[in-house]
Amino acid sequence: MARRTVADQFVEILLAAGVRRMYGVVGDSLNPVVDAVRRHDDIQWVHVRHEEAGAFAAGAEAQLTGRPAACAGSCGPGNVHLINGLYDAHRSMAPVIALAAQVPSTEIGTSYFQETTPCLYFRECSYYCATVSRPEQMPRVAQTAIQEAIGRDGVAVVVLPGDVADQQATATYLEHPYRLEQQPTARPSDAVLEELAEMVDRARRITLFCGRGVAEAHDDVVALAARLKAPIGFALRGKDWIAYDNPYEVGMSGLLGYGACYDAMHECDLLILLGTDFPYVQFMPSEPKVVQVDVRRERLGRRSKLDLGVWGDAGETVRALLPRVAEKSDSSFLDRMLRRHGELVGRLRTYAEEVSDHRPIHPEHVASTLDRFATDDAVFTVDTGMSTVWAARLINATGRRRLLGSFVHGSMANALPQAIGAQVAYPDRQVVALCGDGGFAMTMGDFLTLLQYDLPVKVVIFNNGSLGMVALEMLVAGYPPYQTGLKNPDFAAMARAAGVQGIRIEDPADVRPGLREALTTEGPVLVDVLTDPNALSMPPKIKGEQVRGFALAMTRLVLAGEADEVVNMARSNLRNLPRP
Ligand SMILES: Cc1ncc(C[n+]2csc(CCOP(=O)(O)OP(=O)(O)O)c2C)c(N)n1
Ligand SMILES: [Mg+2]
Repeated sequence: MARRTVADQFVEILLAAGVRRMYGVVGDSLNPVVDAVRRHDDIQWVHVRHEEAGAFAAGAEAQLTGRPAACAGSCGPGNVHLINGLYDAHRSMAPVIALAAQVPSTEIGTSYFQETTPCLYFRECSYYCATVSRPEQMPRVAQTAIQEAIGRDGVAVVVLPGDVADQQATATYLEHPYRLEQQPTARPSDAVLEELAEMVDRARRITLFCGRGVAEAHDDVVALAARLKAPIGFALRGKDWIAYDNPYEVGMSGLLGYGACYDAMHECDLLILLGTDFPYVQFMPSEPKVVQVDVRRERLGRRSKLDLGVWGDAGETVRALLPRVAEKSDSSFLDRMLRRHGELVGRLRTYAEEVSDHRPIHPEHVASTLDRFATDDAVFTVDTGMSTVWAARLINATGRRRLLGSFVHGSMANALPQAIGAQVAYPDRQVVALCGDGGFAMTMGDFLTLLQYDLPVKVVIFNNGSLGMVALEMLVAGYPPYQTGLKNPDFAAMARAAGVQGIRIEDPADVRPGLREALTTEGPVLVDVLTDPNALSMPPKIKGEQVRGFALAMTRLVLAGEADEVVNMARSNLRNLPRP
């Protein structure tokens, strides 16, 4: 029988934990593990062109499947490249095991070629990082890494010198099976539930604000809203789970928010935060009483004032609360918020429709066309930048669709590699990457991964020739945009040169047929849409000083002799500027 190496043992432990893929770039110290992957049937090596893309892809896969995924980098630079993607996975609560190969164990500590100390630099983007320096350590280190990743929802790193990986596995008696399907529930105590029920019964206008914690609790939350006549708003990470089949929906809050969510949160007298770690204190109200329900106790009260912190799973809490609270009869607050929401969202949709023949092409038209043509269970990945704004506002949730972005870490260039992970995990599902031209160019090398594996991802580039979101930030802060322009190639021609179908859309009349063609074509497609660089977006509520900043930047542009720019900007943004 062939010798069972430490690398084999590592791969078999990953397999037992449900890992089906390892994304990475092969090389030197990593080769024993790569060879072990090659020799095992149920795990696949996915060869990316940059390790960062591998980490993003693993994070996306884990977020979609709920199972752990893995990525790997060879010693030194190979695993240093993983860092940004691991930050994203860790902060998105994605269970990812990263293998950081290490220089030969006999050379550690000698400033050897490519030597680094991975546990120093992975510390902040993982719950666990340990070096295996003897074969006997492997089963426990790998298992602990997996327990940390799936138990705490984040990244765990195993550092493995190539020579140790190649040695014979010895401590096999320490390998354990995993029960991934276990889902314990966390129900708050009766005393806390009573307190919450009393607050609810006393309140007259209640708003529910949901985050990712309401995944699996859609029907319960909607039932609670029905009983309390409460509008339901959400944070971006809650959208997939609550913004469908929901007659109480009033939109989203935050920098990219839309609809009446902000108003509903500020005009209620009791705000209930359900499973959300929504980061913007500036968008939190100070008047209403605030209850926060979260299964992570350490998160209670860290973003807003708190009148009651409820330690429990959002769904469990809502289910336990429902029979304890009286049905409300007064729906005037709910009705008012729904009416306002209807008007605001109506305006957004009408706008996207009205601009359908404008030149240059308005990005909203592109996003709403994608929303219309994409399948009901499509996975959308969206780049940090304006793509996130358009997707947040215009891509509708269906309960089966998923929207992935770098919503917590906020890294650029996430959409393409996340789409790779999504498509590898779900070969038959439609995967659409909404990329910025800046974001796409940043991880452009991994466009070739679509070619390599014939992954049918539809890459749609919002080619505005600009780091658009930063141009907006500069304007709002009172700086004239500087160094935000991008000189781009014809991305569609570039795709064709690489052997992938490329569609270039410059004329608004081509948006619908072009996107329909892309979405119905088998295999990968790149759509390069030239969009309006001046299509900026304002949060639904912005402060006086931000408006003044915008005006100031305009004035500076005029003074600098760029009046045309100001006229363009104003023309493109009349829709977004808040009116008194
Ligand atoms: C890795 C990284 N670098 C820089 C930033 C800062 N940043 C945020 S959005 C953005 C511009 C994105 O430009 P593009 O991808 O073209 O999208 P657009 O906003 O134009 O749609 C930048 C530079 C970031 N978030 N991440
Ligand atoms: Mg851009």
